[in-house]
Amino acid sequence: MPTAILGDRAAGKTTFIGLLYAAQIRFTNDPANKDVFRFYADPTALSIIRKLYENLKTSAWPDGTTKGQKSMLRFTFGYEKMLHGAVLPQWMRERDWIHPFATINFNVYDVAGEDIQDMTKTPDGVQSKKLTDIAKSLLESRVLVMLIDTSKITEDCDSDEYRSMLEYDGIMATLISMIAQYNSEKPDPKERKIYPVIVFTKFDTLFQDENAVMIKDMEIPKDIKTYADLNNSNIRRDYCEKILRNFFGQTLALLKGGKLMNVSFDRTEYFFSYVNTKFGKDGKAVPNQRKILDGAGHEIDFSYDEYARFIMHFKKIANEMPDGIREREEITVTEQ
Ligand SMILES: Nc1nc2c(ncn2[C@@H]2O[C@H](COP(=O)(O)OP(=O)(O)OP(=O)(O)O)[C@@H](O)[C@H]2O)c(=O)[nH]1
Ligand SMILES: [Mg+2]
Repeated sequence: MPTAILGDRAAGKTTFIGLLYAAQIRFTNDPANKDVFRFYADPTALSIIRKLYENLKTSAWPDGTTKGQKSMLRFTFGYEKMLHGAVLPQWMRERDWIHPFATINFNVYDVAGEDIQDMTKTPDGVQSKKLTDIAKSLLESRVLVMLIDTSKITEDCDSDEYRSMLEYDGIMATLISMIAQYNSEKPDPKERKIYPVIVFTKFDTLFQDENAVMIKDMEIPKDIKTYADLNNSNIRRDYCEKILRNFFGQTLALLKGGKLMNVSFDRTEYFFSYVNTKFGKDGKAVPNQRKILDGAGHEIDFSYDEYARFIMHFKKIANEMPDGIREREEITVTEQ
Protein backbone atom coordinates (compact mmCIF):
# COMPACT_ATOMS: atom_id res chain seq x y z
CA MET A 1 0.00 0.00 0.00
CA PRO A 2 2.02 2.99 -1.19
CA THR A 3 1.74 5.80 1.32
CA ALA A 4 2.64 9.41 0.70
CA ILE A 5 3.58 11.78 3.48
CA LEU A 6 2.59 15.21 2.26
CA GLY A 7 3.41 18.42 3.98
CA ASP A 8 4.69 21.92 3.56
CA ARG A 9 8.36 22.81 3.97
CA ALA A 10 9.56 21.89 7.43
CA ALA A 11 6.09 20.67 8.44
CA GLY A 12 7.68 17.71 10.19
CA LYS A 13 7.44 14.99 7.51
CA THR A 14 10.80 13.37 8.14
CA THR A 15 10.37 13.64 11.91
CA PHE A 16 6.98 11.95 11.57
CA ILE A 17 8.57 9.01 9.76
CA GLY A 18 11.31 8.73 12.40
CA LEU A 19 8.75 8.77 15.20
CA LEU A 20 6.57 6.21 13.45
CA TYR A 21 9.59 3.93 13.32
CA ALA A 22 10.30 4.50 17.03
CA ALA A 23 6.64 3.65 17.71
CA GLN A 24 6.82 0.49 15.58
CA ILE A 25 9.74 -0.72 17.67
CA ARG A 26 8.08 0.07 20.97
CA PHE A 27 4.71 -1.32 19.94
CA THR A 28 6.22 -4.61 18.73
CA ASN A 29 8.36 -5.07 21.82
CA ASP A 30 5.66 -4.19 24.33
CA PRO A 31 4.79 -7.48 26.06
CA ALA A 32 1.15 -6.31 26.20
CA ASN A 33 1.03 -6.41 22.39
CA LYS A 34 2.43 -9.90 22.03
CA ASP A 35 1.65 -11.12 18.52
CA VAL A 36 -0.69 -8.24 17.76
CA PHE A 37 1.71 -6.54 15.38
CA ARG A 38 5.04 -7.17 13.72
CA PHE A 39 7.00 -5.35 11.11
CA TYR A 40 9.85 -6.02 8.79
CA ALA A 41 11.98 -3.20 7.40
CA ASP A 42 14.12 -3.85 4.35
CA PRO A 43 17.85 -3.07 4.60
CA THR A 44 17.61 0.06 2.47
CA ALA A 45 14.86 1.44 4.67
CA LEU A 46 16.87 0.57 7.76
CA SER A 47 20.00 2.26 6.51
CA ILE A 48 18.04 5.51 6.22
CA ILE A 49 15.66 5.28 9.10
CA ARG A 50 18.06 4.08 11.75
CA LYS A 51 19.93 7.39 11.34
CA LEU A 52 16.73 9.32 11.97
CA TYR A 53 16.06 7.20 15.00
CA GLU A 54 19.58 7.71 16.33
CA ASN A 55 19.21 11.46 15.83
CA LEU A 56 15.92 11.72 17.67
CA LYS A 57 17.27 9.58 20.51
CA THR A 58 20.27 11.85 20.88
CA SER A 59 18.43 15.18 20.78
CA ALA A 60 18.90 16.04 17.12
CA TRP A 61 16.29 16.82 14.48
CA PRO A 62 16.53 15.12 11.10
CA ASP A 63 18.37 16.96 8.33
CA GLY A 64 16.16 18.97 5.98
CA THR A 65 15.18 17.01 2.88
CA THR A 66 16.71 18.60 -0.21
CA LYS A 67 14.77 19.28 -3.35
CA GLY A 68 14.69 16.28 -5.68
CA GLN A 69 15.60 13.85 -2.92
CA LYS A 70 13.17 10.97 -2.63
CA SER A 71 13.41 8.20 -0.06
CA MET A 72 11.21 5.21 -0.42
CA LEU A 73 11.08 3.24 2.77
CA ARG A 74 9.71 -0.29 2.57
CA PHE A 75 8.18 -2.02 5.52
CA THR A 76 5.87 -4.97 5.88
CA PHE A 77 3.36 -4.67 8.67
CA GLY A 78 1.70 -7.84 9.95
CA TYR A 79 -1.46 -7.89 12.06
CA GLU A 80 -3.03 -10.76 13.87
CA LYS A 81 -6.31 -11.38 12.13
CA MET A 82 -9.37 -11.69 14.32
CA LEU A 83 -11.33 -14.76 13.43
CA HIS A 84 -14.40 -14.55 15.63
CA GLY A 85 -17.26 -15.74 13.52
CA ALA A 86 -15.22 -15.26 10.35
CA VAL A 87 -15.49 -17.83 7.62
CA LEU A 88 -12.00 -18.65 6.48
CA PRO A 89 -11.36 -19.12 2.80
CA GLN A 90 -11.01 -22.75 1.72
CA TRP A 91 -7.26 -22.49 1.03
CA MET A 92 -6.61 -21.19 4.50
CA ARG A 93 -8.67 -23.96 6.11
CA GLU A 94 -6.78 -26.56 4.12
CA ARG A 95 -3.53 -25.29 5.52
CA ASP A 96 -4.94 -25.52 9.00
CA TRP A 97 -4.01 -21.97 9.82
CA ILE A 98 -5.30 -20.95 13.16
CA HIS A 99 -3.39 -17.73 13.62
CA PRO A 100 -3.43 -15.90 10.33
CA PHE A 101 -1.69 -12.57 10.03
CA ALA A 102 -2.82 -9.98 7.52
CA THR A 103 0.21 -8.33 6.00
CA ILE A 104 0.41 -5.00 4.31
CA ASN A 105 3.36 -3.53 2.49
CA PHE A 106 3.84 -0.11 3.88
CA ASN A 107 5.88 1.81 1.33
CA VAL A 108 6.35 5.33 2.46
CA TYR A 109 7.71 8.17 0.37
CA ASP A 110 9.53 11.01 2.05
CA VAL A 111 10.14 14.00 -0.19
CA ALA A 112 11.02 17.66 0.31
CA GLY A 113 8.26 20.18 1.00
CA GLU A 114 9.60 22.17 -1.95
CA ASP A 115 8.85 19.34 -4.37
CA ILE A 116 5.31 19.11 -3.07
CA GLN A 117 4.85 22.84 -3.60
CA ASP A 118 6.27 22.59 -7.13
CA MET A 119 3.98 19.73 -8.07
CA THR A 120 0.89 21.78 -7.48
CA LYS A 121 2.21 24.79 -9.35
CA THR A 122 1.98 23.13 -12.78
CA PRO A 123 -1.55 23.75 -13.99
CA ASP A 124 -1.32 20.94 -16.54
CA GLY A 125 0.64 18.72 -14.16
CA VAL A 126 -1.70 15.78 -14.23
CA GLN A 127 -2.36 15.36 -17.91
CA SER A 128 1.14 16.13 -19.10
CA LYS A 129 3.88 13.57 -19.48
CA LYS A 130 6.08 15.99 -17.59
CA LEU A 131 5.27 14.48 -14.22
CA THR A 132 8.42 13.98 -12.25
CA ASP A 133 9.18 10.61 -10.65
CA ILE A 134 8.37 12.18 -7.33
CA ALA A 135 4.97 13.41 -8.48
CA LYS A 136 4.14 9.99 -9.94
CA SER A 137 5.03 8.17 -6.74
CA LEU A 138 2.89 10.53 -4.74
CA LEU A 139 -0.09 10.24 -7.05
CA GLU A 140 0.13 6.42 -7.03
CA SER A 141 -0.24 6.42 -3.26
CA ARG A 142 -3.39 5.00 -1.75
CA VAL A 143 -2.85 6.24 1.78
CA LEU A 144 -2.44 9.99 1.93
CA VAL A 145 -0.94 11.28 5.10
CA MET A 146 -1.29 15.06 5.06
CA LEU A 147 0.65 16.87 7.74
CA ILE A 148 -0.54 20.18 9.11
CA ASP A 149 2.01 22.14 11.09
CA THR A 150 0.04 23.47 14.06
CA SER A 151 2.82 25.89 15.00
CA LYS A 152 1.98 27.84 11.83
CA ILE A 153 -1.74 28.23 12.37
CA THR A 154 -2.59 31.86 12.89
CA GLU A 155 -5.58 34.15 12.91
CA ASP A 156 -3.62 37.30 12.19
CA CYS A 157 -4.82 37.91 8.65
CA ASP A 158 -2.26 40.66 8.00
CA SER A 159 0.70 38.41 8.66
CA ASP A 160 2.91 36.47 6.25
CA GLU A 161 2.14 33.34 8.24
CA TYR A 162 -1.53 33.75 7.42
CA ARG A 163 -0.75 33.95 3.72
CA SER A 164 1.44 30.85 3.83
CA MET A 165 -1.22 28.98 5.80
CA LEU A 166 -3.76 29.81 3.10
CA GLU A 167 -1.28 28.83 0.44
CA TYR A 168 -0.75 25.48 2.10
CA ASP A 169 -4.51 24.93 2.30
CA GLY A 170 -4.60 25.49 -1.47
CA ILE A 171 -1.69 23.09 -2.01
CA MET A 172 -3.39 20.31 -0.06
CA ALA A 173 -6.69 20.87 -1.90
CA THR A 174 -4.87 20.74 -5.23
CA LEU A 175 -3.08 17.54 -4.26
CA ILE A 176 -6.36 15.88 -3.30
CA SER A 177 -7.83 16.95 -6.61
CA MET A 178 -4.80 15.60 -8.52
CA ILE A 179 -4.90 12.30 -6.68
CA ALA A 180 -8.64 11.89 -7.29
CA GLN A 181 -8.18 12.58 -10.99
CA TYR A 182 -5.18 10.28 -11.32
CA ASN A 183 -6.85 7.41 -9.51
CA SER A 184 -10.17 7.81 -11.29
CA GLU A 185 -8.48 6.50 -14.42
CA LYS A 186 -7.70 3.11 -12.86
CA PRO A 187 -9.99 0.37 -14.18
CA ASP A 188 -10.33 -1.66 -10.97
CA PRO A 189 -12.69 0.03 -8.45
CA LYS A 190 -10.75 -1.55 -5.56
CA GLU A 191 -7.64 0.26 -6.76
CA ARG A 192 -9.54 3.51 -6.59
CA LYS A 193 -9.97 3.60 -2.86
CA ILE A 194 -8.01 6.29 -1.04
CA TYR A 195 -7.40 6.41 2.70
CA PRO A 196 -6.89 10.00 3.84
CA VAL A 197 -5.14 10.72 7.11
CA ILE A 198 -4.48 14.12 8.61
CA VAL A 199 -1.76 14.52 11.19
CA PHE A 200 -1.42 17.73 13.17
CA THR A 201 2.31 18.04 13.81
CA LYS A 202 4.24 19.95 16.48
CA PHE A 203 1.17 19.73 18.67
CA ASP A 204 3.36 20.49 21.68
CA THR A 205 3.59 24.08 20.45
CA LEU A 206 -0.19 24.46 20.52
CA PHE A 207 -0.78 23.52 24.08
CA GLN A 208 2.19 25.49 25.35
CA ASP A 209 1.39 28.66 23.51
CA GLU A 210 -1.02 30.87 25.40
CA ASN A 211 -1.96 32.57 22.17
CA ALA A 212 -3.00 29.35 20.54
CA VAL A 213 -5.99 30.74 18.71
CA MET A 214 -7.68 27.43 18.28
CA ILE A 215 -8.04 26.83 21.94
CA LYS A 216 -9.39 30.30 22.69
CA ASP A 217 -11.58 30.97 19.71
CA MET A 218 -12.82 27.63 18.68
CA GLU A 219 -14.99 26.93 21.64
CA ILE A 220 -13.20 23.75 22.31
CA PRO A 221 -15.07 21.88 25.02
CA LYS A 222 -13.73 23.14 28.33
CA ASP A 223 -12.76 19.67 29.38
CA ILE A 224 -10.09 19.45 26.66
CA LYS A 225 -6.96 20.42 28.51
CA THR A 226 -4.55 17.71 27.54
CA TYR A 227 -4.06 15.43 24.60
CA ALA A 228 -5.63 12.61 26.57
CA ASP A 229 -9.00 14.36 26.39
CA LEU A 230 -8.93 13.89 22.65
CA ASN A 231 -8.91 10.12 22.92
CA ASN A 232 -12.63 9.95 22.46
CA SER A 233 -13.06 9.52 18.72
CA ASN A 234 -16.14 11.72 18.38
CA ILE A 235 -14.57 14.60 20.29
CA ARG A 236 -11.43 14.14 18.24
CA ARG A 237 -13.26 14.22 14.92
CA ASP A 238 -15.32 17.30 15.90
CA TYR A 239 -12.25 19.12 17.10
CA CYS A 240 -10.17 18.33 14.02
CA GLU A 241 -12.92 19.13 11.57
CA LYS A 242 -13.34 22.41 13.34
CA ILE A 243 -9.67 23.23 12.82
CA LEU A 244 -10.05 22.40 9.14
CA ARG A 245 -13.27 24.37 8.73
CA ASN A 246 -11.72 27.43 10.35
CA PHE A 247 -8.28 27.36 8.80
CA PHE A 248 -8.11 24.81 5.99
CA GLY A 249 -11.55 25.05 4.40
CA GLN A 250 -10.44 24.19 0.85
CA THR A 251 -8.85 20.95 2.02
CA LEU A 252 -11.94 19.86 3.90
CA ALA A 253 -14.20 20.70 0.97
CA LEU A 254 -12.05 18.84 -1.56
CA LEU A 255 -11.83 15.80 0.69
CA LYS A 256 -15.60 15.69 0.55
CA GLY A 257 -15.78 16.51 -3.16
CA GLY A 258 -13.13 13.99 -4.21
CA LYS A 259 -15.78 11.29 -4.07
CA LEU A 260 -17.49 12.85 -7.08
CA MET A 261 -14.57 11.67 -9.20
CA ASN A 262 -15.61 8.04 -8.91
CA VAL A 263 -12.83 7.52 -6.42
CA SER A 264 -13.85 6.22 -3.05
CA PHE A 265 -12.45 8.24 -0.17
CA ASP A 266 -12.43 6.45 3.16
CA ARG A 267 -13.40 8.52 6.22
CA THR A 268 -10.52 10.82 7.13
CA GLU A 269 -8.71 9.79 10.29
CA TYR A 270 -6.95 12.34 12.50
CA PHE A 271 -3.83 12.05 14.61
CA PHE A 272 -1.62 14.38 16.64
CA SER A 273 2.13 14.27 16.61
CA TYR A 274 4.54 15.94 18.94
CA VAL A 275 7.99 15.61 20.37
CA ASN A 276 8.51 17.40 23.65
CA THR A 277 11.56 19.59 23.47
CA LYS A 278 14.29 20.91 25.73
CA PHE A 279 16.86 23.62 25.15
CA GLY A 280 20.00 22.36 23.45
CA LYS A 281 23.53 23.70 23.87
CA ASP A 282 22.96 26.53 21.41
CA GLY A 283 19.69 27.54 23.10
CA LYS A 284 17.54 26.01 20.35
CA ALA A 285 14.73 23.53 21.05
CA VAL A 286 15.85 19.92 20.54
CA PRO A 287 14.01 16.60 21.08
CA ASN A 288 13.73 15.58 24.70
CA GLN A 289 14.21 12.08 26.09
CA ARG A 290 12.46 10.62 29.09
CA LYS A 291 13.25 7.74 31.40
CA ILE A 292 11.51 4.53 30.43
CA LEU A 293 8.71 3.88 32.91
CA ASP A 294 9.24 0.66 34.86
CA GLY A 295 12.50 0.07 33.04
CA ALA A 296 15.98 1.28 32.43
CA GLY A 297 17.29 3.67 29.83
CA HIS A 298 15.69 6.47 27.88
CA GLU A 299 13.18 6.85 25.12
CA ILE A 300 12.13 9.70 22.84
CA ASP A 301 9.59 11.92 24.60
CA PHE A 302 6.87 11.90 21.93
CA SER A 303 3.17 11.22 21.41
CA TYR A 304 3.60 7.46 21.34
CA ASP A 305 -0.11 6.76 21.91
CA GLU A 306 -0.97 8.67 18.76
CA TYR A 307 1.47 6.64 16.73
CA ALA A 308 0.16 3.41 18.26
CA ARG A 309 -3.27 4.55 17.11
CA PHE A 310 -1.88 5.18 13.63
CA ILE A 311 -0.39 1.66 13.54
CA MET A 312 -3.79 0.26 14.49
CA HIS A 313 -5.44 2.32 11.76
CA PHE A 314 -3.31 0.39 9.32
CA LYS A 315 -4.68 -2.80 10.82
CA LYS A 316 -8.10 -1.73 9.57
CA ILE A 317 -6.68 -1.19 6.09
CA ALA A 318 -4.76 -4.49 6.22
CA ASN A 319 -7.89 -6.38 7.17
CA GLU A 320 -9.88 -4.70 4.46
CA MET A 321 -7.27 -5.02 1.76
CA PRO A 322 -4.39 -7.24 2.81
CA ASP A 323 -1.41 -7.63 0.53
CA GLY A 324 -1.03 -11.14 1.92
CA ILE A 325 -2.03 -13.55 4.67
CA ARG A 326 0.59 -15.48 6.61
CA GLU A 327 0.36 -18.05 9.31
CA ARG A 328 1.74 -16.58 12.52
CA GLU A 329 4.15 -19.47 13.04
CA GLU A 330 5.84 -18.58 9.78
CA ILE A 331 6.96 -15.27 11.18
CA THR A 332 7.59 -16.32 14.74
CA VAL A 333 10.92 -15.14 16.01
CA THR A 334 12.79 -17.05 18.64
CA GLU A 335 12.64 -15.13 21.86
CA GLN A 336 16.04 -14.95 23.53
N1 LIG B 1 8.44 21.68 18.81
C1 LIG B 1 8.47 20.77 17.83
N2 LIG B 1 9.23 21.00 16.72
C2 LIG B 1 9.25 20.07 15.74
C3 LIG B 1 8.49 18.85 15.84
N3 LIG B 1 8.70 18.13 14.70
C4 LIG B 1 9.54 18.86 13.94
N4 LIG B 1 9.89 20.03 14.57
C5 LIG B 1 10.74 21.12 14.02
O1 LIG B 1 10.48 21.24 12.62
C6 LIG B 1 11.70 21.12 11.88
C7 LIG B 1 11.45 20.44 10.55
O2 LIG B 1 11.13 19.07 10.73
P1 LIG B 1 11.31 18.00 9.52
O3 LIG B 1 10.79 16.72 10.04
O4 LIG B 1 12.69 18.05 8.98
O5 LIG B 1 10.32 18.63 8.45
P2 LIG B 1 10.12 18.19 6.90
O6 LIG B 1 8.69 18.40 6.62
O7 LIG B 1 10.68 16.85 6.66
O8 LIG B 1 10.97 19.33 6.17
P3 LIG B 1 11.51 19.33 4.64
O9 LIG B 1 11.94 17.95 4.33
O10 LIG B 1 12.65 20.30 4.67
O11 LIG B 1 10.36 19.81 3.78
C8 LIG B 1 12.64 20.34 12.79
O12 LIG B 1 13.97 20.62 12.49
C9 LIG B 1 12.23 20.86 14.17
O13 LIG B 1 12.86 22.08 14.42
C10 LIG B 1 7.70 18.66 17.04
O14 LIG B 1 6.99 17.65 17.22
N5 LIG B 1 7.73 19.64 17.98
MG1 LIG C 1 12.08 16.14 5.29
